[in-house]
Amino acid sequence: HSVLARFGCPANFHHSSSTFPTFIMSGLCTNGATVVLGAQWGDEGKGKLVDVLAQDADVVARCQGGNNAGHTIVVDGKKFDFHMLPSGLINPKCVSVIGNGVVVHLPSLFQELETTESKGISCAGRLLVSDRAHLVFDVHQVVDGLREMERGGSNIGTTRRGIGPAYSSKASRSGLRVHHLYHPEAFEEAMRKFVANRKKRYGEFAYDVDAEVKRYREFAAKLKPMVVDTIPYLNQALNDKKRVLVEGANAAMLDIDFGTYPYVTSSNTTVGGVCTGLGIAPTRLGKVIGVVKAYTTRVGGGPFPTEQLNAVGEHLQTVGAEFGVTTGRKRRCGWLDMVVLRHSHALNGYTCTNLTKLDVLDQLPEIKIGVRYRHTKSGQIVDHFPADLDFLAECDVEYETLPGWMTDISKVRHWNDLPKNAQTYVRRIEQLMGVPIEWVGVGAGRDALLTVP
Ligand code: 2SA
Ligand code: GDP
Ligand code: MG
Repeated sequence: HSVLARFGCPANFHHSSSTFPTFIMSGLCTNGATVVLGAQWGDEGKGKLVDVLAQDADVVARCQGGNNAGHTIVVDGKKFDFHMLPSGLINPKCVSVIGNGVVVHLPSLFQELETTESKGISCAGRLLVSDRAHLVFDVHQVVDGLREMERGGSNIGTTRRGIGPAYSSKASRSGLRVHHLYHPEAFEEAMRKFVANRKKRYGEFAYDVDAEVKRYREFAAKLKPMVVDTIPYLNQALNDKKRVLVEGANAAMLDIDFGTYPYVTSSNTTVGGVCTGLGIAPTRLGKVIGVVKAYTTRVGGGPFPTEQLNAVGEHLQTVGAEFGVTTGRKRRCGWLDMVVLRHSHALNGYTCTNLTKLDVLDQLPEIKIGVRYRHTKSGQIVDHFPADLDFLAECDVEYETLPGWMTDISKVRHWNDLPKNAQTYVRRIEQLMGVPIEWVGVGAGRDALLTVP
């Protein structure tokens, strides 16, 4: 609400387009960065919105995560999936920035650049990488797998991209950053020491350090033209009133502090991570857009209160084509959860949201929204997302049921043409969450995005 208040919106929000200044109604903010964040457990469709908004952006920046992310974009029927690269790269005018908060696996970065170029997108001179970003090595990925094995049945279900181990190296102050690449002797020594230490901890594993050292000398040369101090770069861009778009990876419920710990990723996926991951101040953020899927999905282990382990869940998984973009894993599916969304809004202070994949609900006669939890033993109503997962496991979800619309909406391009029941579902979410929904997604393509009046 404080963000809304800053733009002249009342705290007890009532939807009315006249309440919003014009720059809020247009996609991008001209007075500060526009931030796109996942509001649930990821895969809400952030990539698609970033691609649409990036058509007017000067700069698109990633602030956290690594190549665990999987952001899909469909342009004229052609599919792109981004992992390390910002989804704005498809737009030829846009400069892409990988910020200091991102953990970078260089082999994957170069591979992804090659794939993107082969699809006809010229990336030369349009990608900048922070000299402060930490590196993910193959050894981090090996350790990711070993740690998962050690956890046995309660494993996290990571993407095994080395994300946790790389952020652990960063926090334990033994990590290597991009600028270290340009001190080859010290770099080699640190890498050898790191691998030896990991072997001491996890036992012997195959790892050709000599080949790795050689490979990183080549990567260093290739990366050199892209390396910059992104702090002055981004701050100057904002001073110059350039349109800066920030693309969050993963989502609020996977945040290391605020998510379902320990079933989370290892970065701050909420709005604080934007500032620490880019080196820009909170006062530089103009608009924070939450991307909300019209139902809920989660990939990997961990609690999921509104999960539907039944025909409804299977229907959402199949119709929504819910497979991990990075690992190909089936995503778990369930109803929308307002406890999660209110938690997410409290953390991120959304200016507005984009409700996505409404079309996936087309064939359901009834649609449920989880509105609160109830602790079964004590009867206590729980309307804030609890920290204690054992307590959460003792809670049931209370639902509200709305009628479905049983109509194909994937070709609809105007709000007024949506069936009444679809409009009612959208408005009810808006009301329960207390944030205006600015767009509704009815398909994967750029044009399948309706503006909500
Ligand atoms: P990690 O690899 O250490 O970050 O995994 C920790 C948890 O975070 C989850 N996670 C994700 N959840 C949804 N989408 C993600 N990206 C891919 C996608 C996932 C995929 O877009 O589909 O392909 O499987 C993503 N990345 C990390 C992860 O499942 C763990 O629960
Ligand atoms: P991200 O990680 O948040 O960028 O989302 P993903 O790309 O992992 O997953 C979202 C999937 O839904 C992608 O395959 C998108 O192409 C697709 N998608 C995005 N918006 C819509 C929508 O409104 N309707 C449908 N049917 N698909 C969508
Ligand atoms: Mg994804």
